[in-house]
Amino acid sequence: MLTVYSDSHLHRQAKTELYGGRLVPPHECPERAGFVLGQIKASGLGEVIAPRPFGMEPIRRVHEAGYLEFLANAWDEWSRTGYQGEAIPTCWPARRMAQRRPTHIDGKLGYYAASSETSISAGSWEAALGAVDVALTAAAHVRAGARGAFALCRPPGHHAASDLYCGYCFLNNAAIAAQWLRDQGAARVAILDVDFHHGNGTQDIFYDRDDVFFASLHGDPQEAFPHFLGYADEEGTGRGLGFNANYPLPRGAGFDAWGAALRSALGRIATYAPDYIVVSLGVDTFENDPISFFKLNSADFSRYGTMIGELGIPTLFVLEGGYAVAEIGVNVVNVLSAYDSATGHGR
Ligand code: OKP
Ligand code: ZN
Repeated sequence: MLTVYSDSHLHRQAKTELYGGRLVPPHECPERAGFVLGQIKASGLGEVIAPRPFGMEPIRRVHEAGYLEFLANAWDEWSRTGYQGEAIPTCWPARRMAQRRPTHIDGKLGYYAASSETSISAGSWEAALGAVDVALTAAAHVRAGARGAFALCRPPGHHAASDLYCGYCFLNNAAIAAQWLRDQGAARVAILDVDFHHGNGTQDIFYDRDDVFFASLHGDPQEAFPHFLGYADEEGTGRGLGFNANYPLPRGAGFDAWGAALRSALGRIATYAPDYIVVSLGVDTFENDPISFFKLNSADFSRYGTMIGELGIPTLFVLEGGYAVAEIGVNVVNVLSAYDSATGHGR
């Protein structure tokens, strides 16, 4: 299948992640994309093309205007204060406090952040914009008739809500692509989130809608980030009731448990009969991932690529997490190659 890739992700090169009480080099690093691109070329998966620009309109369909303005200016505002490190929130509008956006950057960071591991650095906004163009260019390829396409993008997106950044994510690439497919005329789109972490941002964006079905397999939020969303009883609201499906799984889950949950999620998606599937493809379900607790091996990624392909629905794959950096290329390409084989090497 075709891959869309741009060097623009290199603008996202934070020096720090708040992890275990320390500022460490970020798990979500530029080398991740390099390993995936290297394996795509080594395996002969298919052509790699550059994105074309889609402008701000598809982004505004998903994200709030005030949030976008904040992201565009956050690094400049932070730098002007004279702070020496990268931008990290230190206070939040917690329970019983005013939900108002303050004028000072310290207040804005807490207002728009759902978590604090994600430092805002110079260039983060430019990289986030570039990732959206990668996702939309791949979406356009599927829209034009391809059976599959892969958006090799970073920073990832599935934790970002309409007005919240979170978990290494600023703009929700998969959600923006799903909304764009709807706006191009698709009646229904399903988003399948196989990243180890719950896609809280994506769920929140589509929670009250029946035109985008969301299913996520992830570490039980009692035990795993993002902790405050992703429970099995979250089924949607209003018109969206019945169009959200969460599969929280316990520590140590291997392909027996994970594959059974996937089979169930794929059954729900088949019944929904979407025009397109958008897969939030995180490979942090891998047994050696440094921040996760599932036990999939590299062959398991091929097994589930086949299962997705057997649905026979045009599918856009969007890269999310995966932090066993040297292995993420093999695991991503195993999913994509198996998908291609199951669909007859689609074009
Ligand atoms: C982003 B993506 C674990 C802390 C978790 C944030 C993880 C963000 C994951 N002790 N920190 O979904 O892969
Ligand atoms: Zn993840």
